[in-house]
Amino acid sequence: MTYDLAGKRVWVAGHRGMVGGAIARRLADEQCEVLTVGRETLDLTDQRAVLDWMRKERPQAVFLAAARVGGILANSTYPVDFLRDNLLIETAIFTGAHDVGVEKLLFLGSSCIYPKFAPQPIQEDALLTGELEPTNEWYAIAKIAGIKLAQAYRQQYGCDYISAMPTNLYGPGDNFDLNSSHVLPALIRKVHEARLIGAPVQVWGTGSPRREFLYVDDCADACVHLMKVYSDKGHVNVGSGEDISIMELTRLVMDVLDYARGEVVTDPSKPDGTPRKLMDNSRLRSFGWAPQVSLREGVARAYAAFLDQAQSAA
Ligand code: GFB
Repeated sequence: MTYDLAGKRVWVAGHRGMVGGAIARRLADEQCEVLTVGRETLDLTDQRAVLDWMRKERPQAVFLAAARVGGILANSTYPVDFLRDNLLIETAIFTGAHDVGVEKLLFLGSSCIYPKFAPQPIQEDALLTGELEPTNEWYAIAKIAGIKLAQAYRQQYGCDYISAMPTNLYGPGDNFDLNSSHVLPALIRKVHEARLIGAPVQVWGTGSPRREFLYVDDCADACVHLMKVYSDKGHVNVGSGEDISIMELTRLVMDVLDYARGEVVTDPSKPDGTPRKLMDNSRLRSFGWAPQVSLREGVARAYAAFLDQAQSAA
């Protein structure tokens, strides 16, 4: 172990998001004090306000899980929000972390940082070797900047800042809004609603792209693990190591939600995005970590969370 969280003041930036929420849940098993702050109190794009808050709260470790996120349609519809807001959040938090002497910071990126046609499974050193996928290049550029900020602070000031690149995540606390969500929460909602009326399930694009999925609590566990054992400049892929086509995923969700008899229709007017995005997770595994939740089990849990979220919203 290179870093001990016990007894530390640990800020989870973005604790109301799906990933930040899972990290905060996971930290309950560590003997640390978890700090959180909501957006009504602190605007994370406001560098001055972030600095003031960090000087007052004095976190010793930071999980930087705050970001503007969304699925393929939101990413391509709101390029300014995805580029500018994420750059501002990152700059504000890195600046504050250095100012108050944060001992360790973990920055969360995304697998979309890699080139559209990177060799599969994608190794960490594929970064910046080719063109990005146009539907999410704005978000990708902001996340690449975050990796570089962590490396720059390490190089110039010797700060122990590290970066983790999660694959497509899903689970409790996900966004189920069909215009802005990722594919898995969208399919859970679409299959649930189609089953109620016996309608076909609508799948965007051709259904042929392949994606890798990781249950969010597995991701949180990997992040806490990396915080404790990893200290170097290279970013680390966080994934399950398996991918599946969107059509196969649709059938799996239909099976789990007991709608295997339903019909599927594709909508080729919607973008496919990158054809395949499977990361090589051998580096993370070499640090003694492996995922616990299978895709089938994760979908069942995510569906239970969807029903809970729908009930509490009603
Ligand atoms: O999850 P998703 O929105 O994002 O879409 P990306 C994955 C694939 O699922 C695409 C297809 O090929 C979509 O066309 N898909 C099928 C659907 N039906 C649906 C649907 O109802 N909703 C959605 N959203 N997709 C995101 C990036 O890329 O991945 C982000 O835009 C981030 O920046 C995230 O990196 C992890 O996997 O294509």
